[in-house]
Amino acid sequence: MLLKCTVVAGLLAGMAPLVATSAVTSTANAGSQAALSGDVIDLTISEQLFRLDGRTAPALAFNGAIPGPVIRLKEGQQATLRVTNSLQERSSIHWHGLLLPPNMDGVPGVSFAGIEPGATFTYRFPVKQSGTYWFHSHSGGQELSGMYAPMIIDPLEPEPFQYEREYVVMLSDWSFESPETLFSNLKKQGGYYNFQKRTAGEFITDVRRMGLWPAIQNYLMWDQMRMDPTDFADVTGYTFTYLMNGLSPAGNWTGLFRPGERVRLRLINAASMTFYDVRIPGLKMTVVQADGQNVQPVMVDELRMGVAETYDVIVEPMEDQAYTIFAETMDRSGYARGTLAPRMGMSAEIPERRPRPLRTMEDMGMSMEGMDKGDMTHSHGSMTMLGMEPSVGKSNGQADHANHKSQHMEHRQQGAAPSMQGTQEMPSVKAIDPRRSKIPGVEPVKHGPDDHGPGNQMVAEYSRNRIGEPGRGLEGGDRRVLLYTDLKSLAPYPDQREPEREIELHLTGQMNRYMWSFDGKKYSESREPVRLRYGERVRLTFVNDTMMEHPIHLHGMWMYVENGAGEHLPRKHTVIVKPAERVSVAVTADVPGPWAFHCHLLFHMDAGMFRVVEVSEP
Ligand SMILES: [Cu+2]
Repeated sequence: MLLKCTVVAGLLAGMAPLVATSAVTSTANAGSQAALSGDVIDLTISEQLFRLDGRTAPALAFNGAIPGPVIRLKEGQQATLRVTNSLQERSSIHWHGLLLPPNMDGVPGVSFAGIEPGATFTYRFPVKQSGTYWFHSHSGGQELSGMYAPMIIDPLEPEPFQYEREYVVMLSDWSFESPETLFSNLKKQGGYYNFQKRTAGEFITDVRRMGLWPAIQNYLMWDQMRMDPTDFADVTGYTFTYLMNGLSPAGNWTGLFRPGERVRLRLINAASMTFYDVRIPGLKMTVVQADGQNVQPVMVDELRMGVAETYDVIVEPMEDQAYTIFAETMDRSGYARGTLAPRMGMSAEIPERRPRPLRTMEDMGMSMEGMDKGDMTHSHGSMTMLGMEPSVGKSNGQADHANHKSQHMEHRQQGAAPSMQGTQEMPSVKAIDPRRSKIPGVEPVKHGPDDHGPGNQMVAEYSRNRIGEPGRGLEGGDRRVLLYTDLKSLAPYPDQREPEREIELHLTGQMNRYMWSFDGKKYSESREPVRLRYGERVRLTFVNDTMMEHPIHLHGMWMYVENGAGEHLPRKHTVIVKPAERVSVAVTADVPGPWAFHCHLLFHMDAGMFRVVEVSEP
């Protein structure tokens, strides 16, 4: 219903009051690992009170729990899920990552009309896959109010890896402010919750490092864009409490193990607005599945989870001691935390939070000297918004550049001084193994003449594939961080066709007005679907013209990430697109019907970063 609304003022505004207080009688318990399974599963959506660290607030829950109950299905079964809506507003459930008929996908306005208050909707579909998934409301801000839960599907064939124990580790974010309040605050000022802006002291440091004039230029530039280099999350730890299995860091969710056991952790990022960097100090994590799909095992120290992604990892705690599961937010404004321990009541040290990262020129898609020549091995660090890259002046006056509404670039060209003091390693084109198959967009691609109109604030002058980069804030350390280029499907998938055609979609936005869109148009301004022909293999190329990471989610069909893995391209339901990145996925259009396609940051979707992808009838 949210998405059917065309009101410019923001779709959340039309929602009914979250809770009629008199109706709330019980308190949501934290999610348990006990699962619902069988041929018929009943779920009830209700208003609940959610209690956290001594405070209580109205919330929405599945079967009275936040997260809701684990649903455990078996590959090959027929699933029947009867969902009763006892709210006073319409609701819905979307089964995230599941392949199913379009009318069972649960997106109001695309798949069905939603579930009316008091009504029961029965979802029926054959279960054609296995792995770790989740489900959530696709209506308004309901997901952020507590409507999310894990879904596990056991495979028909034995798993290709062993473990003695398993836990769901579901990460989420909770605010005592209502979703409506959060959204309207962001509408007033995109940086409303960013309290990590740079300080006067940091300015002095910058002056020392780069000189007074460049430092001033640098600050003016960010100011003129009305952006901030510390902006990594629209909603931060200022209002969010970060949850693991429904518990705050103080609540310390704990999973038990016996030393020497292999423990499978089903990591699910069910947050509305938060990317997490997950690690377990003292333990290596062997990634065995990504978005529910088997991958060739890869051992890492840390992995970044975009909103809606899942990873299955195996850890082997050998010692009779506790280990902290540390899920630090990408903006470093907070963390979710839990513990693996041999006995209840134990805990391990909580790591220091790292300093917040800064956006760089690279994140803005500015041209880089050397990039054009393909020589990126010398020591230009990635510029931490300190240095002004002199070579960008070269593009001044070029026809396509002149059209860009990128005052920051014009501005930057005056008095710019070269100062490359970055300390981080700039990812190198040469770092990509030439023996692998082609990764589209490895060569920097200059942005075309379209600046996407008033709904867009900037364009990435150059976009290029950044799939081999760990992501801002994870560079440079000695921890092994999972890269998308590490993901290789365990077995090749059947459709190995090269895409027949390419559709380029630009991720666009206007931070200060909190507008988010594709190709500069909000969903309300662009109802025309992206049309795919039944049976075709098509390349979707995402070009991120914004300075934020966006977790892009396609319903109903897999996205095969073109990461150079040849026959072993991994497939995902949600793909992180980094700032100024050009990344491609292949899609086999094998299910006719309308499918939702959107950024999975809840407020980006609500603001308009949403489209329908329509697969024609055979
Ligand atoms: Cu987004």
